[in-house]
Amino acid sequence: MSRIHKIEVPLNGGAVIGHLTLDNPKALNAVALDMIEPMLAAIHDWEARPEVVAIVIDAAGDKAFCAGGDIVNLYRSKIGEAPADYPERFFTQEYRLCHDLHRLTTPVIAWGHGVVMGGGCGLFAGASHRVVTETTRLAMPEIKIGLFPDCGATWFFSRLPHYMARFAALTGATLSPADTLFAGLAEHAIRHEAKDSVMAALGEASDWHDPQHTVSTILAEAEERARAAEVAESQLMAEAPTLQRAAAGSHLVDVVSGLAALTDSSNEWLAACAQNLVDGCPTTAHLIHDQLETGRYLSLAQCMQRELAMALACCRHADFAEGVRALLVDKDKQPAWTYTTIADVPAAHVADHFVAGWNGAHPLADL
Ligand code: QUE
Repeated sequence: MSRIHKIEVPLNGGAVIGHLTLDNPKALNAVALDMIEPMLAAIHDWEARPEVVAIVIDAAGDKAFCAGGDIVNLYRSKIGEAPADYPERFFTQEYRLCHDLHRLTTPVIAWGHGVVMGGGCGLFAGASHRVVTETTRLAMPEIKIGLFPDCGATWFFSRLPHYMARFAALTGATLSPADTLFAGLAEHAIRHEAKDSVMAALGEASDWHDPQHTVSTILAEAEERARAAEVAESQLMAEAPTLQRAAAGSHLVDVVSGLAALTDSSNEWLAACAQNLVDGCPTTAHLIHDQLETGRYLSLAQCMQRELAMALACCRHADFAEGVRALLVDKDKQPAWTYTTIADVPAAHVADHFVAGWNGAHPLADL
């Protein structure tokens, strides 16, 4: 059974809406290579056909839009249960999909209900119309598993205010619907129960001479009728001055000690976020620092190309497998990182994450 459903909705007048549904709910709709490839084929097909006026991406089940890449599968390839070239093929196509989503001229509505995490953020970020609902929880928590915020986070995090990017990336903070709007990581907050009416409004729209505008108008009207009340209070907004102070250093050690000190905060959310950083992978912290310092001067394609080198390096080294083992496989939540503190990580170890991990041309040279 395919875990990607591709539907074409014909409208009066010959226009078509393309609809992709992620359907792997037991794994929180984590995407494996056999889901990524049909998504890529579908968006390329739709982009080439002018009658396709909009694309909707949503997901099965009530819990998650997408928890990220199917890392558990990747872990198996490392311990020999899947083909050895799976990581390179997986990351290449996952990053290609996120890149190409960003670049579509056809409007893309992503219905980010529930968990939007890791690679799920990459898919979500690439949509032109990002909808959050009352249950949206958005995070890039790769520091917990010894990876790094990927799928374009080098690009989209490095373009946020500095303190916000440092906080979100280094702590893997879970953002509420209100926080995503405040950060500019989503456009609309709409109650999930209004989804059918949004789909119906898209199906009934007849004026598609400016598809981006038509979609924006329909979503704005839905938001007016059914705004998710949870957007009232953004903790990220309320705590912005605290976070600005905590994340202000120009050296990684200062930023990390500033943010780690928030474990003492009376705000439970901030304290939990800071604890993620304290327990997180020290090498990941170095990778994040590099991503945020350099990312804003790189194009989206360059960011994806760089991330591929980083991801394959994470597959060569021990921490990523150890993080997945501890968090997702054995679930003991006690990863034994290669280096204990940020100061212990040798510069040469960090530098090795930017070395080409493939033979010949870059697999994403054509982006
Ligand atoms: C941090 C992450 C991810 C994570 C857990 C973290 C992530 C990811 C998954 C995930 C969840 C369910 C699955 C699966 C993977 O969990 O990126 O294969 O079935 O994809 O703490 O970054």
